[in-house]
Amino acid sequence: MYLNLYELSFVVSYVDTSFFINDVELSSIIYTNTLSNDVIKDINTRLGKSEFCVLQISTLEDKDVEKINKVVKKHDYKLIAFINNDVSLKKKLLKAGFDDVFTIDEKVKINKIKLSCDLKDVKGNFDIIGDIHGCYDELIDLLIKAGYTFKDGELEPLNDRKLIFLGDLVDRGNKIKEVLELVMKLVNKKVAYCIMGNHDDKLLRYLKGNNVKIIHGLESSVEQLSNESKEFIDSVIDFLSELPVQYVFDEGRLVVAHAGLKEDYHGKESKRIRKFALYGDITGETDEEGFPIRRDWALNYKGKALVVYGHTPYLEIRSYNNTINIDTGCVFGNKLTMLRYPELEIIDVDANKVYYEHKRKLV
Ligand SMILES: [Mn+2]
Repeated sequence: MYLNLYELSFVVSYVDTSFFINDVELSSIIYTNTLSNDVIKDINTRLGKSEFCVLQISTLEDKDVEKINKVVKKHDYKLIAFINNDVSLKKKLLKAGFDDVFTIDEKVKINKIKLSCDLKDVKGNFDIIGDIHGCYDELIDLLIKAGYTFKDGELEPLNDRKLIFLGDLVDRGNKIKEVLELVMKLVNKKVAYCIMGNHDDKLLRYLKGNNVKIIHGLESSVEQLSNESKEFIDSVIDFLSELPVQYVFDEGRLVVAHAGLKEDYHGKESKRIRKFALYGDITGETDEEGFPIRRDWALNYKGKALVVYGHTPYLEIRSYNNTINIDTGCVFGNKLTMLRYPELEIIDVDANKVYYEHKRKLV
């Protein structure tokens, strides 16, 4: 039996290690009968060093499961259990916050796999483009200005460069379908990468039939996609469903996420990381005008990786510490911006018009 586990997994094994001992280094297994504070400390230290770790224990009380869940989630690890065939235990653990519970009753071969956001071995060079919001004409102008050409209506990729789209492809603008079509084609051809923005996520939920409020520009997507074939809509659903919320490139030197990402969250996956990457560092509160209050995570960023992001529009790109926000509010009538990596060269084109009024004047 083969088992794929992410490198950043913490396994609680109720079954004997002999079932998988060949694939796990002895030093990464903690053998214990009771979950003392020292054991919790040991786990905390190992996960802090991004180690794969197995806890071999015969039983766990509910309060112990809670303690483990807490320390594992603190490091944004996947929490995995290996158990004997026991349906009620499986249910209980999943309910208690385990990401996956595997029944192990024979020898297994464990394959450690990378998270889909880990593209450290892809070095670039990259042309990174921020929030397009359906501004297809400006996107084409920008690509042409950057030296891209078209042949029989198809974009010719540049030999030594790949495109990265920072999310928020949809909503508010006038050619949402065209933007989706182009980006989907480029990603499928493996000449571009795309990450998820909050607007893409919301459109996906709408297309899948979830009850979402059709406001903040989703009206435009709903209207413009209303006459499209089921085939096209299904391809959009498939495409959006697969989008990660961050990518780590170039040996960890470049991180892209729609709303940015603090260093602790680079190269990891969890609910809170997804929320941060899509919406930023929101407090959950709103200001007097009803806008969500966002902390400016970039001001406190001290990480080694360059983080390129968008989501919050400004008149000019905004660079603090080792971060660059390239959302220059094209759909609000300002401009669409490309950042070249590693050159850090900026190319931009003016918006043809105001497609959507921003509630505040851009600064
Ligand atoms: Mn956004």
